Amino acid sequence: MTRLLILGGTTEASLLARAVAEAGIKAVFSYAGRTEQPTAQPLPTRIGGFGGAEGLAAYIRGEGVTHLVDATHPFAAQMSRNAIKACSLTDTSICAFERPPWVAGEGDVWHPVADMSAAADALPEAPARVFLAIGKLHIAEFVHKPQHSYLLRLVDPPEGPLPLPDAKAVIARGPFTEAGDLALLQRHRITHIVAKNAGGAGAEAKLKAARTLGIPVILIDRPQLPARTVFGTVADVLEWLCKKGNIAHPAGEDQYTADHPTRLGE
Ligand code: 3Y8
Ligand code: NAP
Repeated sequence: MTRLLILGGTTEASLLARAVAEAGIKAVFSYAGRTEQPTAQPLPTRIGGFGGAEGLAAYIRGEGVTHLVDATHPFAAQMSRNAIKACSLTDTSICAFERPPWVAGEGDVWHPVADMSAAADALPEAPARVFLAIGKLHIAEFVHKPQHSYLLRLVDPPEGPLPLPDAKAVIARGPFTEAGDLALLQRHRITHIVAKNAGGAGAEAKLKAARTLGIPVILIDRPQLPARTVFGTVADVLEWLCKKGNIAHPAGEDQYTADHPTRLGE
């Protein structure tokens, strides 16, 4: 009996959860518990860490998980590494569901950097107005650049004062729109953006707005992950699941087409 664990926390994970629920596949959705009110999912949901790779392996054994889809964010590298190790320890089928990285287009002024610390170093010495679109986990990396005026975008209000002398936070949960991000950049007279190369549609609005305004973007490359099976569409994940889990294809072979990978039986 197939029992799927989806490691979530992204737009892709929410799309997959909907398709899995509609296909009637037995599954559990997992959040880390990073935000106060994560988006509700159409599947039984657990919230919180597992306790490292060993804790995840124990969860897999205890819950009889047969398949794991890692649909976490490309920067959730520790979770992805733990998932690979736990599935190897328990001989559980695993694949990743991930969006491709963004690639610079005409008019983009991007400065790729290897990590968060290199992003801080890439800021100019002269005072700038920086949109730190990196959430709250890595703000401390910018403390040694106090000369800038920072705009942060956070999912939840910060618990205490921000560790930067000149910083303000907007509280918003994406996915974001190009018009909204254009207005945000103009309202705050932003001169530089720092962002992760998250890929996907939920976070790219700020890049499109930056292109329109000719604002440079310091873009952080994704962390390297061990080799694994990676899919880019819900249809491919479900195909994998049916093959691996010998479940009857949710509703006939032709159910998923390339252009509507998440549309079921409409
Ligand atoms: C808790 C689940 C969905 C998922 C929505 C996507 C889109 C909006 C864009 C900006 C960039 C950022 C941040 C961001 C985006 C989606 C997606 C995406 C970036 C939620 C979510 C959880 C988190 C955790 C949160 C991090 C933070 C990162 C904010 C839910 C809303 C900056 C990453 O306050 C904190 O501690 C926030 C922490 C990890 C990165 C960081 O280092 O701070 N995401 N984001 C998940 C869990 O508990 O397991 O609460 O509903 C999910 C989404 N965030 O259902 O449609 O898919 O990318 N999330 C980045 O990409 O740069 C915002 O502001 O422009
Ligand atoms: P991370 O650094 O890779 O993981 C740190 C620890 O958080 C993991 O070792 C695990 O704890 C726990 N964890 C992470 N994702 C989990 C999940 N889906 N279910 C249960 N436990 C989880 O992860 P992160 O970068 O902090 O991301 C946390 C969550 O936010 C993930 O769901 C991710 O998809 C989402 N998210 C992250 C970003 C980002 O920029 N990093 C952006 C958007 C969404 P244990 O070791 O105790 O098991």
